[in-house]
Amino acid sequence: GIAVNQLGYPPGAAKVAGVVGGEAGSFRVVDAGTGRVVLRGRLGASAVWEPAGGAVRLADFSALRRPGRYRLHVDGLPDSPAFDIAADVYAAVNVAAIKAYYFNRASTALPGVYAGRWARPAGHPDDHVLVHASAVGPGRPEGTVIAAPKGWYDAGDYNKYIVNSGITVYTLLAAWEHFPEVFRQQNLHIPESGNGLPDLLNEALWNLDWMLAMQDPADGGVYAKLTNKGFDGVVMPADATGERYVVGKSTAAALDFAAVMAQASRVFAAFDAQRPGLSARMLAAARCAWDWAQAHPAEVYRQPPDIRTGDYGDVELSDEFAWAGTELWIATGEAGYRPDLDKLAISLPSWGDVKGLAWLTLAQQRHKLEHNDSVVVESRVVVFANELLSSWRASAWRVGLRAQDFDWGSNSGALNRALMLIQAYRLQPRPELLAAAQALFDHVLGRNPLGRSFVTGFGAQPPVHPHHRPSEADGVDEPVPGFLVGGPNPGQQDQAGCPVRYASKRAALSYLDHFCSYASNEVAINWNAPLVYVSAALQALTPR
Ligand code: G3I
Ligand code: 9MR
Ligand code: CA
Repeated sequence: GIAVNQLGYPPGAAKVAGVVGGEAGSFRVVDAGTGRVVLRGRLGASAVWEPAGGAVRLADFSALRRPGRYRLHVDGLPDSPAFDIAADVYAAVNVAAIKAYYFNRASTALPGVYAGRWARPAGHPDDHVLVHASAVGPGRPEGTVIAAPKGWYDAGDYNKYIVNSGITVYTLLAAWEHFPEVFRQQNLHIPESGNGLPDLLNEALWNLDWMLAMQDPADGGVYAKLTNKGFDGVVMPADATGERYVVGKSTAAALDFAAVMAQASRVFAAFDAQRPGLSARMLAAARCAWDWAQAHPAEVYRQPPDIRTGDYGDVELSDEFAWAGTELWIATGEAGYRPDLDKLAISLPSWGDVKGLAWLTLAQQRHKLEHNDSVVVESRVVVFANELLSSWRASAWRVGLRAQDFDWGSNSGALNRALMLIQAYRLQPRPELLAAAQALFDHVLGRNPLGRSFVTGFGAQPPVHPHHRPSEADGVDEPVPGFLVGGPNPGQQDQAGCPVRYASKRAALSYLDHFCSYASNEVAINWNAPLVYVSAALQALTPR
């Protein structure tokens, strides 16, 4: 078949399709309405892509820039799905990817006026939360009841985890800081719309308000999660009424919290009229969490025997120290927080490895750095992006993913790679950096060997059975829109519990559009965040 980005491409973007099978050596792009040929080209040489094991030829139609709706045709094969070329081609998916967070809000009803078909009653008030034995402190002995409402459900489950909230909120706020023009006037049709704050920030505040309640005021420590003892059944939020606990203060939770609160204090300083005192309160909370982590530098989260929900266990904490230190240094200017940049490596951001986020902040805040530091930042980011570029160039699909890059949440890995390429492009606008980022975005929207989009509600063949409890339990056929599913994962950790089998063990083909597949078809807040970031970035940066 012919695989394209099923949404389409901005006019100035690199535009590539993957062609699997067929004999013809050429392709044509036709107007989807009239059938008129608008561009002809030769297909590239056939090459095998290791993650999928099969051969592919590429059609490069970047030369076509005229806005319109098109299909790609190769003699002997079915046409590609129709796609658009348009300047605002990613505006709708960007809105929906943010609105997905609204749909995952805890502690509130989603009325029809905002949620449409996916309206639902409130669940998880979280105003009566027990302090678990693993989380007791000087002011809060076991049995203490606290309130920590709001926040987003992490994923297809109904629990709330600080570590995963860290990278998620950071990435959303970074999208705002880097591309404010995309978000300033955006209307998400959420209850806060029109209150004077951009809706992206309104949505982020829903989780930040919860995060603030996860700090123990007596010592500054931060609970790792607010959770049931075990995962809920497949029921709507209002019907999931199990006892809720805050569990385990951890160093990673304290540092991720400190990093995001320091960043948020910077962002919300500009909105003190709308939320008086919030920025200062966030910075104070960040400082206290940092101090707690200094006094408890190795409190690795260990799952208590009676708790069986996600652990987000992370044993390597040097990256969390570097990230939180960076954010506090940038927020306060105090040298005591500053990490040693010469010793700080760079890597792909993920919930367990956040040092890349420190480099993002440093790159964005270069005006605050001394010249030598600024040089280090640019070279670190560019060297990392150059590695991503070589895997893009070497790939038969011209998508910078190798077989070993497919793991749990591989789609978010793809988009975080795009996000890192975009950081380099912002420093050195070389067209191939943007082309490689575009390719990774294409991958999650259909230019892949499965020929499917991985975003609910978007593209010709989107996921329809995500591992998302509300989508499964609500009686509405279509899943909640705007969610990126985890994607191909050869670990196939859910296979034993699935009534259907994965079609293949190949890395890029290990995907099941079935509710049972929590290892390839769940949704998660940290996976949607780079979807928000990259869809905004491509819209803002691609030449018209
Ligand atoms: O770090 C190792 C790496 O060294 C090794 O090479 C690789 C080989 O498979 O595995 C890596 O560990 C993986 C780890 O994620 C880090 O990425 C594990 O195999 C993998 O099982 C683990 O998956 C995590 C999964 O929970 C199970 O713990 C996902 O990252 C994480 O996104 C997911 O998060 C869940 C929450 O617990 C609960 N809520 C839903 C959410 C999404 O599924
Ligand atoms: O539904 C759970 C999902 O949200 C988690 O990400 C996943 C991994 O921890 O676990 C899912 O719960 C499964 C559990 O781990 C094993 N038994 C089947 C559950 C899903 O139906
Ligand atoms: Ca870490």
